[in-house]
Amino acid sequence: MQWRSIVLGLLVLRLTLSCMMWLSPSLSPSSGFYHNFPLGFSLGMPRDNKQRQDDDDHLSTSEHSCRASSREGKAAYTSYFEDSHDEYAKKYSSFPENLKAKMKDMAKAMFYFGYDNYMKYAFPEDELNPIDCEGRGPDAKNPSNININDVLGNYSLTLIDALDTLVVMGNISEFHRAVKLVIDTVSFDKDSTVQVFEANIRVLGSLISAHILLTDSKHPFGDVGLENYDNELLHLARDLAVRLLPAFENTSTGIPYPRVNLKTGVPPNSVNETCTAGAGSLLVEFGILSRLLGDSTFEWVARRAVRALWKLRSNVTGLLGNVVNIQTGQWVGKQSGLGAGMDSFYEYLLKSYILFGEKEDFKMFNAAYASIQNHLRRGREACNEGEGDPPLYVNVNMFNGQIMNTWIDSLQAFFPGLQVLSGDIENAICLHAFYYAIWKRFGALPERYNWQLQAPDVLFYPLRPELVESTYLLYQATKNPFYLHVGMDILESLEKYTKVRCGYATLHHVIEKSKEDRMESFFLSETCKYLYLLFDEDNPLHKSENKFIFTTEGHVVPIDKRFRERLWNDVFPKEDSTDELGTQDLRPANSSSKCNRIPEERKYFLPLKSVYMRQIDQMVGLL
Ligand code: DMJ
Repeated sequence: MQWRSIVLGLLVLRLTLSCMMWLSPSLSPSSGFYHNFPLGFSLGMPRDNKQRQDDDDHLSTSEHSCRASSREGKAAYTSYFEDSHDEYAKKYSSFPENLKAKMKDMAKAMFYFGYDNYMKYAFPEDELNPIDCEGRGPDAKNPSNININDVLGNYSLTLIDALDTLVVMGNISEFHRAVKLVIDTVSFDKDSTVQVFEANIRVLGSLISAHILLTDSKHPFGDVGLENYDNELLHLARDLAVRLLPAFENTSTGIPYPRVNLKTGVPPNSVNETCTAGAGSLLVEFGILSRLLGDSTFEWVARRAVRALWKLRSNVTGLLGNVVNIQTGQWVGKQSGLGAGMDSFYEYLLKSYILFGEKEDFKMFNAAYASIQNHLRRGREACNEGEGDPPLYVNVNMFNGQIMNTWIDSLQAFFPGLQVLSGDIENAICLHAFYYAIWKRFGALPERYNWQLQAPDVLFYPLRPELVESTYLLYQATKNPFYLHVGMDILESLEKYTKVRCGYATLHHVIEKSKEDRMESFFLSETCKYLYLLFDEDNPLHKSENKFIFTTEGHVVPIDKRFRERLWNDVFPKEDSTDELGTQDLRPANSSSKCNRIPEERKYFLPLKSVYMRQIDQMVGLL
């Protein structure tokens, strides 16, 4: 009896202490400058790196990417249900079919409100100003306005970017009308200086996606073929890509210039600096184009740029910086993170591998992912349980892993989606929850959120898709109704805070909800598409016989055998050696496919313990 009381007493004491650690920020350990972080975020050297590295050395590549999701096994996942009487669990454990249908209609209506008004008030200009109901083209009066001019090229950007969303939504007649309009009216022979990256992902990517959908003999979306179609979109894509090629000339590293003038090439006053994502996220589109045309040029320049960047990574941390000098190869921006300037670089290493099957891409991805986990990820080892702070990926100095600032940006919210693709579902669930908590607090994602101050650092929200993209991919991976609730929440706040007279407007200030008269093209190509797909369970994209991948702009491309055929083995003879790439220290490549399959028992698990969700809510200042 006495023995039982002692055990019970110890248990109660243990539980009380744990609760106090979780619920009372003031009791958490603090350290130096960062002592205000609400949960005493651990900011010393990253988690037990040495031990981790030793462990990693004994793992094959596929084991490594599966580790977080497989190590707990079935037993541990049952513990996700332990809060089943809790308010969080009750709220998120189901989602009625009729509500799903309603949300699907709402996402569709959202797309058409933006699209129809763009066609009515803005086409053939690039974007819709949704408040004044007018079109917007490049800012000719102010060429240095790169916020506008990097993206708008006077080529009906929004129409092009929206093409495959029409297919995904099953509107083939409007897709055909839009394709004909593009063929008849769009020309790239324009005196526009645009960013190579933006033109690539928004325009080139959409053109090749639409071309593939039009010509896909498997008819995954039904008969999408257009009478008399003569590969015009492919020709347009090639024309644009050729106009982007000057960016890859006269660069001593092979890393491209950031901008080109579509008529005249690299402007004479061009800067010699570019960001890692801008220069290193061209391979998916350029690679597909090369393989469609049987012309290695495009893939060659894009791959050369990736390799050049890769070789410049730190030999201590394995990390890359965010801005590099294309002539000297010196890092101008030494910040390494997952958001702006770097995001799609990682994404395209994995997606290029999935599409083209080139092992070097997978090796680079795995090495980059290991460095990210070792140096950017802070907080406890297991994301959903144990002591210490919930994990977060911070911005660090690429050379020593020291933390550089206390903000994370909204672009980083794409990363859980990439983690899903790599098989690291558990980390994806936890990082996504952090961003969702920020969304719940503001009804949007501020461009930068300061986790130390629990306040936004940069306040605008330009209708970005990253959180809904991750939400959609996590729903596909887990089938947990929690993610449908998240999607509904996002849809409702977009309706409430961003809908204006002729479309959806950028939030200028996520707290005051003031607006800017701009609707970026990715709202239609990504935000609406992912929202719609989240609620459209029966979409052809979700049929097991159809295998697709999304480009970083949300464009749909099939994973197709013909993209895996290497037509030009002779093009990269020397550099194909792993030694040249400096990847000899990495684990051998292996198939990632088994990591992407979600075992039955992991479906429908509650994504997060309620206590974890409370921790996160508290970290972003919700509680
Ligand atoms: C999109 O153009 C793409 O997703 C890109 O990779 C970065 N982010 C914007 C939308 O936020």
